Amino acid sequence: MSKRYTITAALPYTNGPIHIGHLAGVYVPADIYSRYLRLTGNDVAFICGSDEHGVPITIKAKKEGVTPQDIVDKYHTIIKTSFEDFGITFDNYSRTSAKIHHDTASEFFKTLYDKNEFVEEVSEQLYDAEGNQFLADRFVIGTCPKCGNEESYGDQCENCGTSHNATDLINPKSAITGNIPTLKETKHWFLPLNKHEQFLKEWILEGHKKDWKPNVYGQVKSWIDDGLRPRAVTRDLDWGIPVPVEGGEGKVLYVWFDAPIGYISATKEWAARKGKNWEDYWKKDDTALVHFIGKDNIVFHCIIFPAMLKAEGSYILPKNVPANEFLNLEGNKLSTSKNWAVWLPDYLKDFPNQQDVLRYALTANAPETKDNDFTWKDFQARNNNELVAIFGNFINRVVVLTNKYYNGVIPGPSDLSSVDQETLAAVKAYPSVIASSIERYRFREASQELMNLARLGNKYLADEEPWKTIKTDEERTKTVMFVALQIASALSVLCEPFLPFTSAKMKNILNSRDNSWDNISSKEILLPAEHQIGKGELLFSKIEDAQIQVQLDKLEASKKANEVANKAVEPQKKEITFDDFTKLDIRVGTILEAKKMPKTKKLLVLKVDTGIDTRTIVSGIAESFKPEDVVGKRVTVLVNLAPRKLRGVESQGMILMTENESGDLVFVNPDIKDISNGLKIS
Ligand code: B3M
Ligand code: ZN
Repeated sequence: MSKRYTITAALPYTNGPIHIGHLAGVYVPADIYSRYLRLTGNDVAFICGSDEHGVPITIKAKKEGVTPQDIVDKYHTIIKTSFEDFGITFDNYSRTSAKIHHDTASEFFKTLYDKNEFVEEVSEQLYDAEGNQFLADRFVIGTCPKCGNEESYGDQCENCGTSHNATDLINPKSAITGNIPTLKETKHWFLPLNKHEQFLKEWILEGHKKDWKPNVYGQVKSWIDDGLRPRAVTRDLDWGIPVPVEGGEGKVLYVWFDAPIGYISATKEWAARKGKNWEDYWKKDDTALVHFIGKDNIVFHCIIFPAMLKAEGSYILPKNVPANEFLNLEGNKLSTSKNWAVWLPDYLKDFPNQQDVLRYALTANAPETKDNDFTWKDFQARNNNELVAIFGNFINRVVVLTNKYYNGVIPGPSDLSSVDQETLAAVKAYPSVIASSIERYRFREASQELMNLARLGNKYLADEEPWKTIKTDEERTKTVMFVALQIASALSVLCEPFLPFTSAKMKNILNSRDNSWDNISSKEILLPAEHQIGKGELLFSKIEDAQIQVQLDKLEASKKANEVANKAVEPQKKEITFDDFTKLDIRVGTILEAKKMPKTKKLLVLKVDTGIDTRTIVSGIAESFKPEDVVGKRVTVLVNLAPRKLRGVESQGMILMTENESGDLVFVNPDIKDISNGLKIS
């Protein structure tokens, strides 16, 4: 039965592009769900937009020396375009700087204010006198009172997910100046979550014990069990939506107050465009509201926003909040600041027209019940072993053989064997199997069921061998190809939520666009005899090791850059006089010969032309260089170092070395044209 759905996907902060963690956690599952619901005839509003307020934006702007507006304009465009290119089918992708959002959020605040739903209170808040700034949210870092993470933000700890007040932090420090904050009085409006505790207990703890994911339910329960306290919903900042009531001058709404209202304003904007009534999607009991988010957003979507909606009084509450866990990358936590990520715009550039490969890899390995790891090897294997070898291979064989044997005209079947009948019956079961997984938010499972249908097709062809029977039994071949084409058609429809670009290609190839999800189980025949199909087109192509290596190299470069950035610089040595310095006689030289010092690991015995003479220098570089690699190298030599014996060989000087960014030994190389050996370095 057709239903009305409002599906929201977390509004991304507009301070950087989208990466695979966002995609796997939120946008790919939300898009699969929305596409599936549309295909099955439901009325869907799939809503998202840019979250353009909040401290992350201000911090980014400060770092880049531009205005917050510059930052949000830049990233809003980048994010919106990359979502479109990736095939995420939002009905509306709005932004929280839009007027409609400012109006909606202000009005929402005023309604709660008028209903006396806030507690107005002057209290002492953290203040950075040097930065002349109250320290809320990401402007302050300190130890999480719950888990002891030393890098918790003022409003939320990213380690344990707990949401708290900035004054709860132990040893708080300003993120702007590093100063220890002082306390300063200021007035704010608080949402008394404690007042909503009973309702939250009944609604979630009793009402959704069975149908919400255990990870979501568990987190919510632990917060409620800890006891809920009033949370400030205003801030002393200048970037955000002005507090619209008396005494609110110079203050803005807390970003987590305005952002979820962004779902409502984006729905309004869309409804106005489509001539629909937005209230149907937010205020009617028969509308299902579903929030797709990452696990760090659970408290806001399951406790704070519902408490706001309840306090307002005219809104529905979410039916489900299927939050995902986190995706790691090659064994490490995704991190924007460390550039440890696969960025969507980069992926789209490096793998043109291969959106479905990433969609599939992220779905098949989605962090639904626990944190999961994305590896490029797994990505390659999902493509080569599943999309190419199973799915693509089946469709390709069906299309090529139909063209080859029948010029693309679907042959009429004769009597169906029991295998044919069983196969067709099995196909008919798939829509409800896949639907059941999707409806329970088990997208990995659903994607594997889809692949099983392709496996079924492959096995059918392999068992029935039409390429053999074509020589012996034309009628049988026609029947087999007819059956295989029905499977191909079913796949073209059922894969749409997961592999939308592939689905469109397949429908073109099969010259069939009208079958619905439900047709597959209800119609006897999906593609009739005499129907003309088109020419084949490769759906997936093999991803080579070299392409994967390019990606791994990019990550390796990020890792190295981080190591360099994090390397502690050794403190400066004790001061020396100019006279001390002039005692050093450093010259340009060239290595003429090199051999390993027998029975040692580290030592090379070098003959070096110092411009003064040719002398022997023993150097501890054998682990980094082979003798043949250093012959002819220009080097820097300390020539007046007192000779000393190493393993019986007298070393008459020292070659200066340093480390490159990767930590490998390198020569301090006076590799400049037109200098000759013996030149002094001073
Ligand atoms: N922008 C947080 C995030 O990107 C936030 C989500 C808002 S959803 C209303 O993690
Ligand atoms: Zn914590």
